[in-house]
Amino acid sequence: MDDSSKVLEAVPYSRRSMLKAASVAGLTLVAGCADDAEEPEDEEPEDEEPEDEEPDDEEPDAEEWEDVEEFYFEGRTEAWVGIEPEIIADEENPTITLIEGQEYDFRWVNGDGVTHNLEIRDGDDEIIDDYQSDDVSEEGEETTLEGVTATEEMVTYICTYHEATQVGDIEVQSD
Ligand SMILES: [Cu+2]
Repeated sequence: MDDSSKVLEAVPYSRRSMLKAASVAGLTLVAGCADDAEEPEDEEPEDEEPEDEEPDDEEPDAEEWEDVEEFYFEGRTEAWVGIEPEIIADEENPTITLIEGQEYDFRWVNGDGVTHNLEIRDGDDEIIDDYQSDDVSEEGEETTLEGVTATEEMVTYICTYHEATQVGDIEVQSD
């Protein structure tokens, strides 16, 4: 008995703040119910963290890009979705790094049965060196734009039919 009264006297403040904290938590829970929409927003920064780390890790990334010979995308009206290599897997319109002078294949599969193509453009939005794939309209059908030699002028890979949504940046690295 003595002990418990001592505790109450000794820590009235922290006891009160605990109660306060509990009621605040209660309020938060109530608010949480009304504000369900905010919860996904809270999660987003966590999802972005790995992406934020990428710029810091430029050296290891550069090595990964050096081994790439083929890019493989799924072509959908809303975006190019990366399939291979692993660095771009599941990413929408991933920025890709090419090594100047290196040769690449751009393979892509039609993901939604809408007509797409893939072409490589420069900063003036002009197709470079005829780097333009066949049109593919059937879902599940694929085509490959072969033998693309990376040059510094390359800025985007893009679908000519969905320029606003199916477009990704190209960064060219020169030694
Ligand atoms: Cu398209």
